Amino acid sequence: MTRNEFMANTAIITGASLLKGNDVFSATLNESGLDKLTDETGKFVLGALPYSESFLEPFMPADVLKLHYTAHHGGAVNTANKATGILKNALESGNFEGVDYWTKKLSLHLSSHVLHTIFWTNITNKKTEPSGELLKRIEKDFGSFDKMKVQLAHHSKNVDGNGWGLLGYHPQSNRLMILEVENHEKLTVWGIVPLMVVDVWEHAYYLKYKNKRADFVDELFNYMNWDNAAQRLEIALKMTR
Ligand code: MN3
Repeated sequence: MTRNEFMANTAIITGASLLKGNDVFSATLNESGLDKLTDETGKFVLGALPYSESFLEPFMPADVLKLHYTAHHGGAVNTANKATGILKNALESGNFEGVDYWTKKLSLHLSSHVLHTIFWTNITNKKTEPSGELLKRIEKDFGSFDKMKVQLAHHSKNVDGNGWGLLGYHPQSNRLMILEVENHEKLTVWGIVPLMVVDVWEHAYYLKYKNKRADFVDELFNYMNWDNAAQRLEIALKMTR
């Protein structure tokens, strides 16, 4: 199958065929239904936020959101590009000195770009709850939505150091699972498709919540966009089943 044929076949899973209620999210996806991380040239880019900087107030003050988005997410995008350039130069020159360091940097910062891009779409300023296929699978794999929330909260609060709580769909085992990610890239399961991610790096909460990570996580549960998680599952199922 050529790339164009692939795109034609997969275009059906984007845009109008997606669940209703999150049109802004649709705009942040490329033709294949994946999050847009790059421009046309393949360079990593910081995509536009799906809302204004004050949208999540009072939970996330505009200045906190702005700093998180521009300095932390934006910084990761810049370093991912820098690492990519250095690794490309090493390949061309045949001089591999320093590439181990930059491969680690690429893993860390590109994973940060991936997770932050998902994170911004995973939060909203109104109460949502899972329904349809997402709810069905949460009940199958965790017993109930409440039980899943308890587990996701536990792992988000208990990450050693900086990291993420993560609810994902693992296509190879056809089940949902929760991960306790360290930094941005450690303790993953290869192939997992993140549906709901919880940023528990200190930069995410310290300016408002100080050392009270648990309070931040508990409050974040009131802002989780389960419509977005449902769309992410829908896309993953169409791509992999
Ligand atoms: Mn962050």
